[in-house]
Amino acid sequence: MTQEMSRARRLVAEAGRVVVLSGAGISAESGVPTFRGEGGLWRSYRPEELATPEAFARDPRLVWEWYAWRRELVASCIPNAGHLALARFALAGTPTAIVTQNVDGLHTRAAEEAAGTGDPSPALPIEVHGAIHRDKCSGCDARTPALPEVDVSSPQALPRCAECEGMLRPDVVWFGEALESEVVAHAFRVAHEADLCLVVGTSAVVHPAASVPLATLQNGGTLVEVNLERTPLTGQAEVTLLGPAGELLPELLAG
Ligand code: BV8
Ligand code: ZN
Repeated sequence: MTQEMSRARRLVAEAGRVVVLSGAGISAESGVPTFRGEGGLWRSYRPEELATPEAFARDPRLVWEWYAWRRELVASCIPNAGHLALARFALAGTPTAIVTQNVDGLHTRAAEEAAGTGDPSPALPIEVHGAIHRDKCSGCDARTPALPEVDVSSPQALPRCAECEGMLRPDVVWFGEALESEVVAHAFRVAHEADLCLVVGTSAVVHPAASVPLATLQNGGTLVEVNLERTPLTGQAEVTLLGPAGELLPELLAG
């Protein structure tokens, strides 16, 4: 065991309350492409082209095509050992809040798998950027489970709200859109209350999510980072474990 791993394990063992901030990197080993890595989602497109309200207004068909492709891809992925280690840790006892930037639903599936017939709620994530498998109406904000199929054959064929005829869209937060205020408040509150923040698989460039760990630091807490590379948060981390989350988290969180 490396010196960093034993130091990080000690910080986890001593923690009274833990907050986790996860990003696309925790789902990479499940086969979900990250945003900024090689082969990343943004490779073929730039965020401004797709994950913005302007893009949806300009070309809803293209935006729906991209999300329908991502939904299908995510549906074929399963939680990996990193998601499961986090879920088991959150269910095992230390009060833990999992804040995720991911919209792939894999933390929720890991919580349900780890809980079995038990209560998964202590391991259910706070999804600050929404969820790709839910639709939201652009007109009346109604949330509905994602339609199994999205007909992108023409703008007229795109899904509409059963209540108000408004255009349906994926229930995710786009660039330039405000996050749900009560979700953000909840994320920052649990980060403020935590004495350890575990930052996993995020490039820490998207705000306000990337500022969540700062709330733990401001309150005298400690940062442990798990990533393949250094990030803007590395300088403030007590320990940075460089390597794949699917391998490092089970070792870090094993009792
Ligand atoms: C807002 C949902 C205001 C959609 C997403 C200039 C400075 C600061 C901020 C801004 C700025 N200009 C604009 C802004 C604001 C903007 C922003 O932060 N832009 C950034 C790019 C500069 N933020 C916003 O627009 C936010 N809203 O500010 O609103 C406002 C307020 C009031 C009223 C109106 C408006 C909204 C941001 C939310 C955008 N939506 N997703 C979708 O998914 O389709 S963000 C998107 O990026 C994903 O959610 C993703 O999670 C997130 C962050 O990316 P990461 O998760 O970190 O993924 P990434 O690929 O970047 O990194 C992966 C990491 O994992 C890497 O470090 C890699 O090394 C590592 N890794 C890879 N494999 C592994 C691994 N680690 C471990 N193990 C592995 N196996
Ligand atoms: Zn509606």
